[in-house]
Amino acid sequence: MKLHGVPLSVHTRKVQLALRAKGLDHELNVVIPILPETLPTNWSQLSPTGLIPVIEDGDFILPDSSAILQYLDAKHPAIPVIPADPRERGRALWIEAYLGAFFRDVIHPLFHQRVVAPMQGGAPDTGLSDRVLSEVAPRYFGYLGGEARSGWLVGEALSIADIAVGTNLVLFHYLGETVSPARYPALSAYFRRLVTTPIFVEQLAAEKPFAEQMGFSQDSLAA
Ligand SMILES: N[C@@H](CCC(=O)N[C@@H](CS)C(=O)NCC(=O)O)C(=O)O
Repeated sequence: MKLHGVPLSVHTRKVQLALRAKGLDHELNVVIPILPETLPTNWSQLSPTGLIPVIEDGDFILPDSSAILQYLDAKHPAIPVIPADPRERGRALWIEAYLGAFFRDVIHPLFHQRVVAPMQGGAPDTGLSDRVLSEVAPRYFGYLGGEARSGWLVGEALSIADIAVGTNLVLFHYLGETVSPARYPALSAYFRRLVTTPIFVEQLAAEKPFAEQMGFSQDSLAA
């Protein structure tokens, strides 16, 4: 299976974590949408939105991390990432959707201000970043802190909910932020445990060269 994207992208990492959880190999084709030289010549056919990730599984092309995880679970059901139990399934998909909103409201604006704007020669709007961190992120962390428990977020196994939270919080840490253990003890402890699980350890090792290239440190993710 070929995966177009870059592991520093929240949604590409989400697919890579699901593939790792399922024990499936993939070939990564590095595509960074803001760098036109990295786009395959048929990019508009592969990704109608222009966003990453996209998979090619033989002659089958599929964009969008949510659609891809649904596809992977249907095709490789032995280790599911979407629970079968109706309530667990509902909750796992709800948390995935909630993290989609977190990405839109917190990660995307921070990434844009701190990484994309400077790359494009613009000045970062620190006021915007400060507002996101002081007013918006706390709402999400408060809710997620209430959901975090000693094991997995939903049911008795890793699911799309853990993958969605983990991939977003990894980027949050790359951006120099942390989930305060004093303010959000349950969420902070949950995330600390999550990043020491084998699939996260494997993923972080694989993406380390990409992180270093961007000047992102993994130090705050170490146990
Ligand atoms: N709903 C999409 C969202 C994908 C998305 O937002 N991808 C980001 C990277 S994480 C992207 O391609 N950004 C480039 C851009 O906005 O041009 C999914 O789940 O795959």
